[in-house]
Amino acid sequence: MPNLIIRPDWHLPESRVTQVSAYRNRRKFLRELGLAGGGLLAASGPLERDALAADAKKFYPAKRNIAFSPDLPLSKEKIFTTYNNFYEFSTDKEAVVDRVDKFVIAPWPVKIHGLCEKPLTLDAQELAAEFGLEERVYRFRCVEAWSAVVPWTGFELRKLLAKVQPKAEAKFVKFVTANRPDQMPGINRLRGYPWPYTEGLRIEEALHPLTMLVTGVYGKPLPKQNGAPIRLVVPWKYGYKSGKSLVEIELTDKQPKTLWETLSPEEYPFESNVDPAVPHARWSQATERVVDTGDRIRTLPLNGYAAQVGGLYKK
Ligand SMILES: Nc1nc2c(c(=O)[nH]1)N[C@H]1C(S)=C(S)[C@@H](COP(=O)(O)O)O[C@H]1N2
Ligand SMILES: [Mo]
Repeated sequence: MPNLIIRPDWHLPESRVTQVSAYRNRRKFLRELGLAGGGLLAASGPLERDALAADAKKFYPAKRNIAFSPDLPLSKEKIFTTYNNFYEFSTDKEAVVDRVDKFVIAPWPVKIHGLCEKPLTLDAQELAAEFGLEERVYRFRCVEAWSAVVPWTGFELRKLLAKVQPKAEAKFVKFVTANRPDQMPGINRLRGYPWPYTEGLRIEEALHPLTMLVTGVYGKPLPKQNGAPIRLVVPWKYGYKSGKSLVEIELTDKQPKTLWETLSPEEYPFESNVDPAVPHARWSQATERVVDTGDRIRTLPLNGYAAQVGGLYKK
């Protein structure tokens, strides 16, 4: 098994793998001609498209929650929505957007189950009406040492957890994401990977008010390449903890095995809090490259959220 593993991009120093290339201009050109995928509502059939468009009109843009939105300049939408880590489609960050066309995002049942009193299956389209949506501006830090400032639309995960009523034995939350080789052309290219992409949090982390289930970004429903129709966002942890296109949320008493931890436990441990003092095995985490400006800035402990979440990690 381990020698079947194809190393991910982030096994290389970030500076060698993330140059914004001439490529981007070619893609922009194709998009302008309407030849490339990744339009917000680029759905697969007319029914899917109509339902999603009606939803978009009703719920977006959502009101910004100022209390959770530091006054930071936002990363450019064009860049944040075309520079993606989503290995189920491609390991080439700039190619993901062009490979999502066949991905069908409605209907989209999400199963919430495990150690809880009231397990539940909800369609992603029902979430906005059920829990309400708000916008929050969060810093986002990938383990590859690039970062962005992103206006997410969604709601606190703890609202959904309250609804299913976790049992006292529930110590962790497991997040399972879509595994559809017929719609996600990257899966079969990484056959040694333990699909589906799975992630997890401690229950206290999952219940923290900063932890969001996200259905939109930049005032619109999530584009497929950013994890439509629903993803997690945990702003004080490296980006890979924030699973995209979630299909299952499970309350459990065992620490879930995550995809990255299975592949390389020393490099991608379960906790994975942003920490400038702890280098990755092959590069420093002291600084980060702002994805749209190219500026190099200092990385903050807990990605700047130490005041809010530091208490979770007091020894
Ligand atoms: N299902 C799934 N979720 C995923 C990933 C992935 O490859 N598959 N990549 C992760 C990584 S490494 C990062 S940095 C973020 C990227 O999110 P973005 O493309 O919206 O910036 O998604 C995370 N969630
Ligand atoms: Mo990442």
